[in-house]
Amino acid sequence: QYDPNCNGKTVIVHLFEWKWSDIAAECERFLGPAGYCGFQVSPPTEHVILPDNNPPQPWWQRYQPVSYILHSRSGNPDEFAEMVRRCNAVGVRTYVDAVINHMSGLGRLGVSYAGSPYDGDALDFPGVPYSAEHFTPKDMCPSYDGNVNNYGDPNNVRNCYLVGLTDLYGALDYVREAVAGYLNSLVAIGVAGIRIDAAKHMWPLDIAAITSRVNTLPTEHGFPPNSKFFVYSEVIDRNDGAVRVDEYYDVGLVTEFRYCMKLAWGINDYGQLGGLIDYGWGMARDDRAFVFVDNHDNQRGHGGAGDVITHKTPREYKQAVSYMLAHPYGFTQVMSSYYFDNSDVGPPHNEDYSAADVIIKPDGSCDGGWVCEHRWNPIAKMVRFRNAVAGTAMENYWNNGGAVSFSRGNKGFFAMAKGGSMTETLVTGLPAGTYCNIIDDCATSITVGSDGKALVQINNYEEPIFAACVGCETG
Ligand code: LM2
Ligand code: CA
Repeated sequence: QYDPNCNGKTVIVHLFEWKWSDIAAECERFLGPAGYCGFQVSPPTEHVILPDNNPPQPWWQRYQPVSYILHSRSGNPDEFAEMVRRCNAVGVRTYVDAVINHMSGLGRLGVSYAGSPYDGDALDFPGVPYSAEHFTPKDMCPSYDGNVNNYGDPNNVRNCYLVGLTDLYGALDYVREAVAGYLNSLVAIGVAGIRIDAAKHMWPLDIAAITSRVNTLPTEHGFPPNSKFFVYSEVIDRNDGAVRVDEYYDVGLVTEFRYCMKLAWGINDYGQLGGLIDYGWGMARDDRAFVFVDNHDNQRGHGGAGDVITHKTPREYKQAVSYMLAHPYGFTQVMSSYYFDNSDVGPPHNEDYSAADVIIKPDGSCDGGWVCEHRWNPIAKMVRFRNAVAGTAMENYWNNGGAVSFSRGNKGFFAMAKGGSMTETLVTGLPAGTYCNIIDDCATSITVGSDGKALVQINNYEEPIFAACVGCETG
């Protein structure tokens, strides 16, 4: 479960709230050619529908599942399967955001897209089916009101209701089988892995019991024999509670939220970039860390927020993502957002609240309310860089507080200047020769001498980044 199953490629993109038909097109026209490993989708199952919320149908309704039928505002089961098939055909893998800690919130009552009724108060979800006995017994939750409210106590964090969400009793074989059944239905159509939503609120042994029931990936979808489902557990550990990321190493990678914070500090003050990975802080070891600059929660003040750089400051965001993609630590995810002012509002939508089309302009940028950070020039280029230097170590690290550079083995060289310009003679780690900057489409270049040094110049305020890699000039 540690291998994303994408042939050694290194970056996935979270296409937050995109619809399935748009993703299928994006795989073919952009993600495949750009070298993306794959993409994470918003929770694809039936969920509560909240037309009377203010604003109506917030993005977070998708985190209240009511069955495991793949029907949502992103599309129906056929459209989902067709997306996975078309993307696999161009070597781009699908990762599902799996909401398996809980079902809907208490008080939620209605009927979802495929016709499954739900009644949160009665703990009744006939679409699975789950009923009262499949939810964590009240006497196992030590909190006074049944909700998670003490992060110092693992029993509280894992056995109580997270913001009133009906908590599945993962110790039961029935629940494990039902969840594994869902995951196996994904595997059967070619999905390559999952994010485990709210993994912090599940017992690691329950997760292991579920993932051990998941089949190997089907060879007819292009996976080598005996390939295992990729797993990354969402655990928000900021040295602030009893639950720690390392408890989840046995089931897969773990989200490293401290990285978001540290990288934000480092972009604000380059002097701090050198301490980005701090094992003294308890950060996840390199081969277990799943890292990102921001995610759908912390970019809008939900889980793990504070000290996070987002698309709202594009210049800083480009530096942050570029640095992440240049740096060897962890497995990387790029965010792809929609514009929002209200932190609850859902994606651009049609009259019926189905997700609206992602519009691609002639210059390759997006329109219709979609940000498409994954298409931003330096970000897409750095995906190519990261793939080209995969497996090499960071060497020749240099940082003068206002600019930074390092090499990746003898395959890549990266430099970035906070103020927009720099002129320095630096050790590049590269064999003698001329290498061009893939960020500016080879408008500038460096000439590396036999001593490995080169005069490095950056003069670009918006995209103050230099990245050269052996054999990656063309995409
Ligand atoms: C996650 N990771 O652990 C997701 O990344 C995060 O987006 C989810 O919260 C959360 N766990 C549960 O899956 C979001 C959102 C919450 C929202 C929940 C459920 O951040 O605000 O809670 O989804 O939709 C909402 C209301 C909350 C209410 C709850 C239950 O905001 O006020 O609590 O529904 O009805 C009474
Ligand atoms: Ca739980």
